[in-house]
Amino acid sequence: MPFTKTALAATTLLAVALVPAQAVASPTALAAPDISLSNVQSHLSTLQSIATANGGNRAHGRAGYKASVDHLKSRLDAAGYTTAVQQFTSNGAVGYNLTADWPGGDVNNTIMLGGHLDSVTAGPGINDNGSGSAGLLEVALTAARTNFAPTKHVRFAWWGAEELGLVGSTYYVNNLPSAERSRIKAYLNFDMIGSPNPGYFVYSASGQPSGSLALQQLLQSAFSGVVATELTSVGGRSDHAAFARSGIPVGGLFTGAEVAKTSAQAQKWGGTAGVAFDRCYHRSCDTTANINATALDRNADAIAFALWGLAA
Ligand code: DPN
Ligand code: CA
Ligand code: ZN
Repeated sequence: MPFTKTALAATTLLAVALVPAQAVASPTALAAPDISLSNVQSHLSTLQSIATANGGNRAHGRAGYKASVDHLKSRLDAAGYTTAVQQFTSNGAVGYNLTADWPGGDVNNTIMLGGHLDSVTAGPGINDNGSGSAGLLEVALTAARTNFAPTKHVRFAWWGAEELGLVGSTYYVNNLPSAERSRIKAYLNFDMIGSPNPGYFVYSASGQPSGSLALQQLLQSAFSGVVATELTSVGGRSDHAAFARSGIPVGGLFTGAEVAKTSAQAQKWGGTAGVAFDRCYHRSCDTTANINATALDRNADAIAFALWGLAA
């Protein structure tokens, strides 16, 4: 092993020495950063603590939801984001969408990335959808930390009341002035990206607005050389639906919910055939124990890959 390491280091040094400085600097500046798994896990622990301190959930209309919004907003504000909290009413309770804009970039070419922040009332919602929420938060914080200076404008969103029927994201899209809507060139959705018996699914562009195929392909390429992916038709089951209905290209990632992993999928991805991708889907056991760290890490890195690929 020491021999291999030394040889590799020598090769790397030689390569760097032979390439002109500018040729090295330019691709490095565009490359997506590695997203820290431990930071994403730490955001999940915080969401778990918020649920535990608020009756065991982070559901629409409950204290744990608003506490989740407040926590993310304070982290994003501190990192330099321009945040906004949009209120709506659903089922007799006030709900909230949180958006965070990274200052700069061409606002006429806005890229949006989002996921829902609410859980069901049955549990803390750590895979569904603490995972997407935490991954997006860490990508946002990493962009800030690395002084991301994209050509396009970037907006992150955490939706309320998804579990009541995609209420928050639908409210957002329906209340966007049409001039604002036409500035949004892509919406990427991350709902359940750390399933305990994971699959690696990319939203299929089939039946989605034109422009969605490029997003599908970008997300597929984020996993090339990492793990095989499959396409999935999530239809109207998550927050990309309202964007798609208004003609905005959409894409997304998913590691599976109540459906059982097939034996072919278990051979490809590991895990257990005949068992749901997420046995704790919409249950009280959707805690920090209900997360596959490898899936969470790969998907968080894929979010960054897609953002840098689209917006840089
Ligand atoms: N919309 C998800 C939920 O919050 O329950 C489940 C889901 C996500 C299903 C993505 C399919 C695709
Ligand atoms: Ca990583
Ligand atoms: Zn969900």
